[in-house]
Amino acid sequence: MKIHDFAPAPNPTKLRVYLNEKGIEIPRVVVNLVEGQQNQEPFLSLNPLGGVPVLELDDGTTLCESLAIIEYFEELHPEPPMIGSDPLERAKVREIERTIDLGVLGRLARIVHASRSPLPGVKPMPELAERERARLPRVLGVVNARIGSQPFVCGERPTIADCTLFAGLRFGQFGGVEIPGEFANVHRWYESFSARPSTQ
Ligand SMILES: N[C@@H](CCC(=O)N[C@@H](CS)C(=O)NCC(=O)O)C(=O)O
Repeated sequence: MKIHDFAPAPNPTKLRVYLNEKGIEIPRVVVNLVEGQQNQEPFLSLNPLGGVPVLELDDGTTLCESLAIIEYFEELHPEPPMIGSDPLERAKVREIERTIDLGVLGRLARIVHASRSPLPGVKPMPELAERERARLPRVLGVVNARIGSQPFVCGERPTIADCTLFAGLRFGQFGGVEIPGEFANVHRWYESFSARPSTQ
């Protein structure tokens, strides 16, 4: 099995941090997004949508959604649990992970690509960037409150919500998007999570 990956991109980062936290090692193939390899063969035959990450199994089966890949590994390697240990805990972890993915990671990615995308040929769209920027504080407020004084987003141990939040914030930082200082718990969490070996 192997993972088609591009280190700077947020969705592959989410998966990589998850695998590192679990101690799972999988060989990687770099798909250079800046060179446009995601839109060329042989990659397009693996994922016609032209996105990374992609998990390719030894029999040629592919999985092309980061969360589906994570859930697959979580079923194969349930310990330590990173999506909760009982039905309600799992639902709460998935709830906040989806909130973070759609509201923080996805939004920061749109802001970065609409203002100064690292991908060639992506034209700046200042209006889109501003609209997304204006919507960020509300979801950051929810995440900030959820973290509170806890070490991780969902409490005392890391979950997939931490992997997604880290991937989103790191890409935002790379693209020069400032997280307002009022979200002090988010800042404290980011500093602490960034020091974990899984993010290196
Ligand atoms: N929902 C997919 C998104 C995959 C995706 O769009 N990945 C980005 C990198 S974060 C990509 O490959 N972009 C290439 C492009 O837009 O050309 C997932 O979570 O895996």
